[in-house]
Amino acid sequence: MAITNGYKQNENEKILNILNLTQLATEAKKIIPAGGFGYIASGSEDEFTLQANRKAFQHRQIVPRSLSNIEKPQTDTTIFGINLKMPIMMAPAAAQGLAHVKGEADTAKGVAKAGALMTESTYSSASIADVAAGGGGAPQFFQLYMSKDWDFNKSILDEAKKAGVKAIILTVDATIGGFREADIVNQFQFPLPMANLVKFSQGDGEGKGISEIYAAAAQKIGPKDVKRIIDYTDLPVIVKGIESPEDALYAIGAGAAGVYVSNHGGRQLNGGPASFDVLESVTKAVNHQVPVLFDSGVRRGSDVFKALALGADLVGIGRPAIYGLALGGADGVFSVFEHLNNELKIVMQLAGTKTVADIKRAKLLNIRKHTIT
Ligand code: FMN
Repeated sequence: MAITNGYKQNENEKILNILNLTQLATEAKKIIPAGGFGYIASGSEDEFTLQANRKAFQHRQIVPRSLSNIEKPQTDTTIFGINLKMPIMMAPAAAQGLAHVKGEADTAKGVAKAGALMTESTYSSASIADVAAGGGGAPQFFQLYMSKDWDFNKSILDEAKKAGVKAIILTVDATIGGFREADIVNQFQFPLPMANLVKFSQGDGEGKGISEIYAAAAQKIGPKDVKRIIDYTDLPVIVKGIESPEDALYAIGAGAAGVYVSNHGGRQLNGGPASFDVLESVTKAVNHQVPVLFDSGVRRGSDVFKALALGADLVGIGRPAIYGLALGGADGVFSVFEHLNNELKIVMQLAGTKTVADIKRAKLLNIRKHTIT
């Protein structure tokens, strides 16, 4: 255990014996300090949307296909020309130093070992260079919170490009922080600096609450701002935080190379739908014009399967990977991705789908309509 600015940071490095990803939260709660755990685990207001994210996966069901004559399902996939061993990615998540002393550098190492895709937040504890080094050349995307300060936007986009990231994820659903009660109860302020904010005139985030951090980000974002980012960088830009067909089409109209369906893991707008419940309406509107990424509430291989079957091309996890990081460092993160992918392979076999392309052709039972679509 390292102590930094009075905050206890875990230093574990080990392979985890995982029963399921939900149970990891219980284990991680024992070792992450209360303020840090509250920030990671909680959602906004009374957490209606956070809970809906989990329940929604019950709304669609996988039809067993026992006579499909397949064995040894393969989970490898390609997105934006990048080959991955699994259709699963690390969602961009801030301040992973709260979970582990090596923060996102270790996350990147574990994700690379698993052959998944790493994404890094603007508000990461580790610097872009350290995260790139942690990944050892494996593919990474960089997530931008658009700042009011365009010099900052330009310089961080340049830095990400220089580090070799393959795409930019522009998050648009956090123009202010959701009302997160756990942070209020814990009087949570980030105890550790955020490496990429050092260039910000407002300081590096240390000693600030999430609302103060978000205050430096642009509150007023429309398609023109998305286009401005797209025009500046020659990397593909994926717009994250899309939950409606209308916004998906605005993003594509502005030149987005991808649409990322997410409600920020129930941390932003509370009272909104589960991300899974809106996924199909977005993939239908996008209609294969660009890849669709998806996250919020994914904990099971069957959840990954269902999201792919409704048209997602890549499926992200946030909290479970952070818990794996706390409990086992890079190998802990690796264990989380391996576990989820192994669950996915079992589901694939039982659903008669040998490849990710087969999953995308699979039909789910819609229990609300009693139809298979
Ligand atoms: N999303 C971003 O786009 N940028 C961030 O900096 C960011 N920070 C996060 C920090 C934490 C601790 C968590 C849990 C999520 C964060 N998110 C952020 C949202 C994740 O990218 C993702 O949408 C969410 O975690 C998915 O839900 P899940 O945790 O249920 O898997």
